[in-house]
Amino acid sequence: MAEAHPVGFQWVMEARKRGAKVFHVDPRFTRTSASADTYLPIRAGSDIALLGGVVNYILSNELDFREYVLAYTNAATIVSEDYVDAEDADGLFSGFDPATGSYVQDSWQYAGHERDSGSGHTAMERETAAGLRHESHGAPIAGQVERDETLQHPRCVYQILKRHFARYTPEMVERVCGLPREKFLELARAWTQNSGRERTGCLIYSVGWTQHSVGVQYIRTGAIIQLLLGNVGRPGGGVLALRGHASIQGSTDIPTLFNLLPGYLPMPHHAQHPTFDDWVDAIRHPGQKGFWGNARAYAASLLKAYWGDAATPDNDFCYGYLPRMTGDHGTYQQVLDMIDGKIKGYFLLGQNPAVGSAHGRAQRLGMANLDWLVVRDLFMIESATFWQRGPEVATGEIVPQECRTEVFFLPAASHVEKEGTFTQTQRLVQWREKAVDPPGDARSELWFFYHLGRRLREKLAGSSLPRDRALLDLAWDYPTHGPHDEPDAEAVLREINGYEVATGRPLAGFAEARDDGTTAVGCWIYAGVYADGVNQAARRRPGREQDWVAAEWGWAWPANRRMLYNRASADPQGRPWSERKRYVWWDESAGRWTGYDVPDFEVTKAPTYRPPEGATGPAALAGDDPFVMQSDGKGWLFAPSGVVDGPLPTHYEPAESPVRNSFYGQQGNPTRKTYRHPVNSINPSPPQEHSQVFPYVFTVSRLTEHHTAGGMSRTVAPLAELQPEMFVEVSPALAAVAGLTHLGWAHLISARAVIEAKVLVTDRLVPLRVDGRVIHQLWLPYHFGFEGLVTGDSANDLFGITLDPNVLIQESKIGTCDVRPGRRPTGPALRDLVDDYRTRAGIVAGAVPPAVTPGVPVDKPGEATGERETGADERGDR
Ligand SMILES: Nc1nc2c(c(=O)[nH]1)N[C@H]1C(S)=C(S)[C@@H](COP(=O)(O)OP(=O)(O)OC[C@H]3O[C@@H](n4cnc5c(=O)[nH]c(N)nc54)[C@H](O)[C@@H]3O)O[C@H]1N2
Ligand SMILES: Nc1nc2c(c(=O)[nH]1)N[C@H]1C(S)=C(S)[C@@H](COP(=O)(O)OP(=O)(O)OC[C@H]3O[C@@H](n4cnc5c(=O)[nH]c(N)nc54)[C@H](O)[C@@H]3O)O[C@H]1N2
Ligand SMILES: [Mo]
Repeated sequence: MAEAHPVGFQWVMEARKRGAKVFHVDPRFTRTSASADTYLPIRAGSDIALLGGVVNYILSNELDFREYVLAYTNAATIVSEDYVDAEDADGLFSGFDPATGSYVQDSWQYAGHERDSGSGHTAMERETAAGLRHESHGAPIAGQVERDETLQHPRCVYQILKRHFARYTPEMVERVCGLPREKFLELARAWTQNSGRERTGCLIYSVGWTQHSVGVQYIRTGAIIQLLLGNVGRPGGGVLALRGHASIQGSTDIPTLFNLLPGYLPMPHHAQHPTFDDWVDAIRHPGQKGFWGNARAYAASLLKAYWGDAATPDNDFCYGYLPRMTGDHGTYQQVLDMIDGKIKGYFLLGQNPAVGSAHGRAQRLGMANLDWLVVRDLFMIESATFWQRGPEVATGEIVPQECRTEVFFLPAASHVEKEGTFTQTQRLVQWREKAVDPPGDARSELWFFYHLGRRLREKLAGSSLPRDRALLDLAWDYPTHGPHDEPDAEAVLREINGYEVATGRPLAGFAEARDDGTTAVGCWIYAGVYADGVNQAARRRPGREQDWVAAEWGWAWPANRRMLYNRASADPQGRPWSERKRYVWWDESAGRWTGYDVPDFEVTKAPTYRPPEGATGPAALAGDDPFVMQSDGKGWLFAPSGVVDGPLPTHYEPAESPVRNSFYGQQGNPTRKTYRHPVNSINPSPPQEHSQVFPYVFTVSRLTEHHTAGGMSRTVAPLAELQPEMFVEVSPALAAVAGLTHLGWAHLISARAVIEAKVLVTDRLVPLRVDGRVIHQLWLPYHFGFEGLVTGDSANDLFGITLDPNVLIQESKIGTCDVRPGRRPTGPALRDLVDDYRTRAGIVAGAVPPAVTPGVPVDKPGEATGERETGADERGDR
């Protein structure tokens, strides 16, 4: 956090000054570790074992915040008797379908709800990363659930959780994570002691947790701990996802993702959602509890914002114009489709995949096989010049004179050269003024898209083809100003906020959205950001002039609420858990919820409210159900649906690992997304043979001095000077084993590529003792490429493509490799070296390692560990 979020980290330092204890868990000692009370070195990819250890510590010592857990989580809920835990089936949960390598979730449901599992089969959910649909709300559960308030029932969530994590002992944590058990116990003690009525603890993570084939389950484990300790919905608690680029939160809210529309409305699927009603009902689940009951209004208002006058109730608001998903349209599938010639043209805006995405060679080969490529960027980045100067030109794989791709480079205005908003980690939307005019032909994204749309519409004017109607019927009228006809960014914000169609009056909040075409709303969760016709995101009332929640600085979605689920900051009767932790509470005399923040609850619903028989939507939530977007009003320790790789997190090894899973025969996440393509080879891991060909673990992350793929930092002289060269960090022990010298060269080899780097021998990395063996980890920055003031080989060239099955994020934090002293070969000899390793590792182009690996961990003597090719290996996910 100190390295990549230094501005936010000042508050961690502030808290530490006031007595907070800071623990830092990381494979590498960083500037964060240096400012923490305790640093825990961990083997990359093993955090579920560590966190599972904490869950076990809490449950076996009964240290959970019992009143909170009982009232606010699903601990008491009874699960189907069909459910079989991974602990009882060698690492697979019940419902695994080897033919598709995915789960049927019926047996994970609550008792009596076996048919409620939503999609049922998760193979399709994985294709479209449908888990993202649940981003702002829970998965469906209809009707009432069976509970055991004593938590004794063997099938209640509490007991299932306890059994599931019982083997995650301090000894196991040490064995799997390579972390001394005393360090683990220090963390577990401090975390649990800092919880209850008087105290809360906060968990902060970023991409060290997400970019794994089990990334979503890492975060689930953290959330389980925070729920058990009563740290959700309370001040000082929470699970904080530190965001990346300045407005990454904004670009999931108003998404750049293939499977979402604004406000987390799912992109329709051609087979599942043929009609508007099918689509809406798939979001609101008629009869379900909670706030998604109003989804029809959000959906209709969005289409009304898109298609204006043309969108009417009679034509389902032009639902027919919305594009449909047919499967996986994620970035990695697209790159493979480019290589296969299935994609002809590509717009690349604010992204540099030639350096920033896993498997750089695949990225570049894909882009070299297009008819045309439009790159809009601040600088001439690698993704625009790969055809001329990329590593494949050196190896002879791309010949500049013959490369078919016509590249159009358009200069973009930077964030200081245009106005608009950023939405940050805390969902806070903040307005930015333009500081300077963009130079030369550089233009804003808003300018580009507005005028592109305008020109396309002009070209199509008069067309009678049905296929052109969606473009011609768009509401495409924004006021412009200045010499270049720059569209007015505030007008866009007003549309995002939503307005009454007849009068143009901006809506005050999403409760005013209607499903009859009388309102248009660009992003329902942002409704209120332009309330009263005022740009609420531009508010900058200083902190000293308001209370510590600072509600008048910017505007947070939804409804300017600074903390979600804050009803949980009061006890079931509505009283603050303690004076110290007072935040939102029930004011009996006024008959309403009140406090520092906007209550995340119906403001006049009393704590004693109990829903009448048959109630649906918000009315079905009781006065002590704080998780109002969840269909049972509870925080989910156990997830009956919404997560495709298991209702509980469980430790699997990364897709590339030098060690066997110590918990189960099942080695890796059996549902991880793999792409069977000749360009995408994965290094072998046990129980496969030849894993010793790639004996080391490498992990990749950031430097304060550089930014992501380097386009914005390797081009800036002072930053380039501070970190001028690609380097690899190794421990003194590994340097000795591999014959590496400090400041000398090394090259690293995987089944995809060879890269070279300068050697930095440092005790920031320590060899770890894992399962009785010494495991060496190397560390690389991922910021280098071949353009800019300082250049170097790209760490991402080493990675293959394996994705988390829930959200389709790549496993780009960890892989295996070999390392050798000296520089890498150049020219065609480079590919020869890779091929030599591939041959020795027994890699067959186009094959992926088996998803299912039954057997027992290697160290359990007397039983076989052989791999078995199953139908799962043949699954049709390309
Ligand atoms: N200066 C600077 N700031 C940035 C960026 C930048 O490039 N430069 N990028 C921005 C962006 S886009 C993002 S997404 C954020 C990312 O912010 P961070 O996630 O903080 O950035 P990283 O350095 O990639 O990773 C953080 C740490 O995760 C560790 N790690 C790797 N694998 C594991 C693991 O399995 N377990 C554990 N516990 N730790 C692991 C790494 O060693 C690293 O120290 O930063 C943003 N801020
Ligand atoms: N191995 C490994 N790989 C990773 C990661 C990792 O931790 N490890 N992290 C991943 C993460 S979290 C991220 S976010 C990605 C980042 O990967 P990319 O997004 O591919 O890399 P960036 O360098 O951030 O690319 C952003 C580009 O946008 C340009 N730009 C800036 N502002 C504007 C603008 O207003 N308009 C336009 N058109 N362009 C603009 C910049 O000049 C820059 O070239 O990398 C991912 N890749
Ligand atoms: Mo990021």
